[in-house]
Amino acid sequence: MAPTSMKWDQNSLLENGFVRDEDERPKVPYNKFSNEIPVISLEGIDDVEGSDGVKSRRAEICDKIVKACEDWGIFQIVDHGVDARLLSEMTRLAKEFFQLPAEEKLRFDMTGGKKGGFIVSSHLQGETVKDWRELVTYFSYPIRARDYSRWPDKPNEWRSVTQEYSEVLMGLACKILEVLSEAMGLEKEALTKACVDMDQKVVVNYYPKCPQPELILGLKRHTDPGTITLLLQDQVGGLQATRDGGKSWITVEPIEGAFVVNLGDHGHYLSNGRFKNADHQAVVNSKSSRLSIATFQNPAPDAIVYPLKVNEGDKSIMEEPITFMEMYKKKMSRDLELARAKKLANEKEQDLEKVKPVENIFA
Ligand SMILES: O=C(O)CCC(=O)C(=O)O
Ligand SMILES: [Fe+2]
Repeated sequence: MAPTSMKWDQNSLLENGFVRDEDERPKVPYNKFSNEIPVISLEGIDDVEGSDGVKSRRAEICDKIVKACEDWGIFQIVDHGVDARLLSEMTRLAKEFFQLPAEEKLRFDMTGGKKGGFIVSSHLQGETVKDWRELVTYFSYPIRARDYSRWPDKPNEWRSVTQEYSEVLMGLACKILEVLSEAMGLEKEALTKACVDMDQKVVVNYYPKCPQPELILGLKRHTDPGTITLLLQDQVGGLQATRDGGKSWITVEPIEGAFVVNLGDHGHYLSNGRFKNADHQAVVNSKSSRLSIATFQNPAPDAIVYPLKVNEGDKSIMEEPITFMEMYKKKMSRDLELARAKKLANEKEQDLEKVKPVENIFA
């Protein structure tokens, strides 16, 4: 998709293919926050000693995380040990990036399939309706695969801050995966080992304010393909989750310094469907822009995807083991097909309207 103009106004909204079908439009306001998504403190996560009949702090935290993964596949964490200064620097510099003149951002233009950089709306091919966002993305792990020519080099300090951020988040994600491995009755490293050599990709989302937010989405409904995602969001609000296939939605309450953690498809398959892959989207609003920074922890492309444990009496939810790359491609082509089929059906319906006999029109 060629870069659309970075004019985020009414004309652009109506002329450039952002307007969603009615069934996809936001159902819940961006700032009507729900407390259904658990907020879990990680304070004492390494404390494994229980006392007579009292669970260790680690065991308590594990129980909460596991329950959240079984119910929603999404939760928030606080007291995670990541320096608040690092989080505010990361957010400040990311915001500054998006305020740069268009030609600065377009130095990293990733249209035409470049791996990493800046783009308007989406880096995925063939989207039928556009997302109301700008994004910058870079691949941060494995380190040997880093291509710094695709990482933004402005504002000045950003590159060093993003490096530190990536390293710290890799550590935090692995800690959570340890908990989930233990919950499956496996050794601590089981999930990270299943990723072989874990990839990490960061996507910084900037959602400009929008004159008619009720018609569009900042980011359409999806599940993340990878193992686990850690999302840092500002205080505006707009992340929404559903666990009934999009019938009802809740808006995740922004909490200063917290990460939203959500499981992706890979995590779902490894657990044989026990842990949900969170179904989510981002909505925008007319009052202020919003920023979110998603850190995706993914398996290596050739890692084999298969349930690590199938409980007695259960069936595997996968017919056969496939590589993560194959899994990802299948997902993307299925999503595209669905979107195209929907578009086609809409067009057909409109054509039918056009050829309706005159008496029908006035009926
Ligand atoms: O901006 C958000 O809150 C959601 C971002 C997200 O889901 C993604 O980047 O995959
Ligand atoms: Fe996502």
